[in-house]
Amino acid sequence: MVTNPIPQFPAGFLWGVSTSAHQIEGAADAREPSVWDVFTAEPGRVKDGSTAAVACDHYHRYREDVALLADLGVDAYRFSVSWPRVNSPGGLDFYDRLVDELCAAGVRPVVTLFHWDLPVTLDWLERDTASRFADYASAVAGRLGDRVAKWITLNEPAEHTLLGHALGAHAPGRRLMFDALPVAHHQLLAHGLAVRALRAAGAGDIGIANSHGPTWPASATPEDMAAAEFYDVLLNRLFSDPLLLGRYPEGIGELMAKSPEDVATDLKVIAEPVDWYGINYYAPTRVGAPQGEEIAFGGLSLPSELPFSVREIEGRPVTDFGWPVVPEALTELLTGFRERYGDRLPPVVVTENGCSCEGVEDRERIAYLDGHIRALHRAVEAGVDVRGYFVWSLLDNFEWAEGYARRFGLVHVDYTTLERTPKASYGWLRDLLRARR
Ligand code: IFM
Repeated sequence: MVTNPIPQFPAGFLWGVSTSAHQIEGAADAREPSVWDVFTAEPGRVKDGSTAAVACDHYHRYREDVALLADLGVDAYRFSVSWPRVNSPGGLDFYDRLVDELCAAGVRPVVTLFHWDLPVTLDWLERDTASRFADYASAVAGRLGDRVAKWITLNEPAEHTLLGHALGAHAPGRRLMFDALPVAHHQLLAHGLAVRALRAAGAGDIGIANSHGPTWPASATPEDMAAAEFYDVLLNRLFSDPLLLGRYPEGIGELMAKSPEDVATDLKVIAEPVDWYGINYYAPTRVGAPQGEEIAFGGLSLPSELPFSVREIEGRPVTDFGWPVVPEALTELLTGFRERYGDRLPPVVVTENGCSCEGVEDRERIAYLDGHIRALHRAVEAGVDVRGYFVWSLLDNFEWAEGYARRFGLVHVDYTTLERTPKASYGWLRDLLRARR
């Protein structure tokens, strides 16, 4: 029961939940390997030594999962298509069945084309991967385009670049530090080419899902301010400036590709207008000057040579991942985006928001979601054009380098029996959605 009702959102506001292919599907034998299969097979890469070979076995249990979505009462379901599966014989058949099942259940399919599971034969350091991505986008749109409500080209290219190629904490496990920047550029180019390819295939309503969060300087000293500014550029502007303004933040453009001419031409493709802008928000980050030692941050160990250090946000509850719970930072983020980009900012959709916590009586998750939905509403009241909100995640799933230790689901998954058990937060969200109707 919703005791303190959530305020009304504008008509047509889309409520949904999100997942990604590698984190839930399993059935690794029915697809080519991805960089994540190689990474997880290397000892020490994933904390609990697990892999996503079975994960939630959604590939075989998708009907049960769609029934959970229907019962939950969401308008839309955001899932990703696995590029390595599409490369395998019959791979698109699975998504065809899934999309049909969703439509029959009255749930609108929202498709992410890339959520980190790159086919192992490809490499984002290669410029040509961007063109391969556009070909793949066309193939998926050709098959599913008649039923998909919204398209997302890439999920969190910042994390894929920084964690996967700069710091080595995610697949493909490279530690290139700033030499990883071409990976960002090639993904952005892939996005722009895919937007064009999707439109050419007759698909519309296209966006991207970028992760963002306010950066709070540790103090007002010039050193802390400069470090926070640097971090903010990496996380909050490196991807959104080229997409929305058609330029890289100052001083970064030269580092992005082998030739400056490429960058100038590519930026025109990258800034191809999108129909909406997706934001994944979890927490703000407090940042100060480097402290010359490795820093533990959200399950990561950040190298000491970084030009910033991440500090604790005190006086806040933390999730069991150690992320601070700061709902009002979502309002700050969205109003800040509106100020920065003005009319260049298309309608926004919060494509991910959620927290990890244990147990099926997950009161912490309910408090987290309640606080963030109210904070989102305050952004709407302040004039930000927000069109939807997606909870991460429908199911507990394979949380990348953390393995199965972090549970983000509204539905508990027993990884031995694969039994699904809706948590208290699932019931809470179902009540909220019913009350809205
Ligand atoms: O599980 C991830 C997801 O794949 C991308 N966004 C953040 C989530 C929680 O870490």
